[in-house]
Amino acid sequence: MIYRITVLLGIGATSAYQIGMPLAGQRAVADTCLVTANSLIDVSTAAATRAGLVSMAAPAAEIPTHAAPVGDGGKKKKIFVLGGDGFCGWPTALHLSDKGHEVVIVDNLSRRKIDVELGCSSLTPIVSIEERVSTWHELTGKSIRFEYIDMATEYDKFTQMLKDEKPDTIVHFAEQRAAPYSMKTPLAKRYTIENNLGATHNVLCGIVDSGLDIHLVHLGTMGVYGYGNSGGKIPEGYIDVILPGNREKKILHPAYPGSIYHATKCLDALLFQFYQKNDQLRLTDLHQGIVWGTNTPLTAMDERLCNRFDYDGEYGTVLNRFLMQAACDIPLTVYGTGGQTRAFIHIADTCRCIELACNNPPSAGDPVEILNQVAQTARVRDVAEIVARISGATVQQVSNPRQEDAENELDVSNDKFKLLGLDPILLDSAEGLMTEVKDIANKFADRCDRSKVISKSYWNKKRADAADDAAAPQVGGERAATEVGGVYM
Ligand code: NAD
Ligand code: USQ
Repeated sequence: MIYRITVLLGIGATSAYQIGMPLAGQRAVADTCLVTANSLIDVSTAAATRAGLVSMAAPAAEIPTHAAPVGDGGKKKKIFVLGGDGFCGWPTALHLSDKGHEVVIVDNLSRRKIDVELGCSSLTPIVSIEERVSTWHELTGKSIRFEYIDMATEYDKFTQMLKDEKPDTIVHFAEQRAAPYSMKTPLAKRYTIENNLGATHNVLCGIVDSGLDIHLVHLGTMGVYGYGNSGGKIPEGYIDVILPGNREKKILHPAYPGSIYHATKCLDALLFQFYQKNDQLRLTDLHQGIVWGTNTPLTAMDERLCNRFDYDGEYGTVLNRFLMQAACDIPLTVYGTGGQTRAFIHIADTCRCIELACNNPPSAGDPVEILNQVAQTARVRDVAEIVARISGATVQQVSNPRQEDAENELDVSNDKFKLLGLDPILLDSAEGLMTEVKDIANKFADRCDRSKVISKSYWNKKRADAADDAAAPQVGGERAATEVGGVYM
């Protein structure tokens, strides 16, 4: 049965977004909005310029600083960063520590173990988590603690830690985050489901068990909305619908995952909805786009603080892969026609957004706060064109290993973060930042294993067969004939 549903748009909306049959009457209503206090703080990070410590790169000059309205005035908190050894988690942990928060990283180092499993590693050399945090202390005098906990399996240890340490906020990055890896094998599919849902549910259950009033900030994905043609601007998390009998209701935006990984984020969202309703937990779910870039001003302070850089076919994401390919003379691997439109955000903006989310918790009893954490949308072939223009790289069309629309439009609201003061880095004006990423890739090009560049994760047998039938992609003058096709299991 197709419900007749009209979406009533949120902040700044000018047109209606419709699912199913169009309605004659369209209207816009104000969406739930984050509280924005009048107090202003400078959320810039000045540390990059400290004492000539910038050694890897110097993105600080190009990354705009902001005066952002901050809900609780940036009150100093104890913040657990789950997954704080990862690509987004590490720069965020430094950023929050730099802002004066007491940061504790909780991680089971599973990402580093998957590198070993895949026979691959970060393009940038990364030191151990112990050396990372001791370097941070050495350079800044600030302490970040590290606790080794598997969030999916060590419930009792985590919950005891909550009771003992009483954090104000938990930022939850601790999930298996690669769509291709999640589709690689039955084992990887099952691991992704068990790990991600186990981790998310343990956090939620542990917060209730602890009896503490902890604000949870979770990293979700734009992919929960799906990548069909939206037919209008995707609002932030919720849609207002009119159900049969003219019943008005605000519901979660329909979930439409495109991989097992994305499905875990949709299922997370249902768990959040339940725990908010049942236990009045204070929850923020950030629907983030593809993160690009590698260093922030803080990770650039010292080579030992350097962020990881995934370039392989399973974990590397599209723009960073293109920049690395440009640096290594590999024609850019555009899947299909490159007509897929996706959302993007720079890693420095990820850190800022999470700070803003931590500073603006919903009140107890409020619905789950959902924000689209994106700077802009762009088509893959246009992203390839920008990289080709700034680098002189060539572009190749590769058989798409994924089951996804060859072409799609994507228009996304990011009004809530903009209201909170985010002035995001846009691709058109970020040539300097892209060149900086390419230069980092160039510096470590000898660490690139070309046999890992082409993805070997196929969404289904049809996609694996198509790859078998297609010409082998080029990986820098050499043919990767032995590396493609036929690995679907
Ligand atoms: P990442 O793999 O680099 O980092 C994830 C970290 O979580 C790793 O350090 C890993 O060891 C840890 N981890 C995983 N499972 C764990 C468990 N059971 N217990 C403890 N630690 C565990 O990924 P990332 O790119 O930093 O992404 C972080 C989060 O942001 C993910 O939830 C991801 O879905 C989301 N996200 C990432 C992007 C992106 O482009 N990277 C975009 C949108 C959303
Ligand atoms: N693509 C190419 N060539 C490549 C790699 C990718 O054309 O070499 C295409 C893919 O087919 C896809 C698009 O680029 O259409 C994006 O792929 P991606 O690997 O950059 O991003 P994705 O798989 O969607 O996942 C990443 C993160 C994930 C996060 C998600 C945000 O790994 O954690 O949730 O981005 S979003 O895409 O908005 O859902």
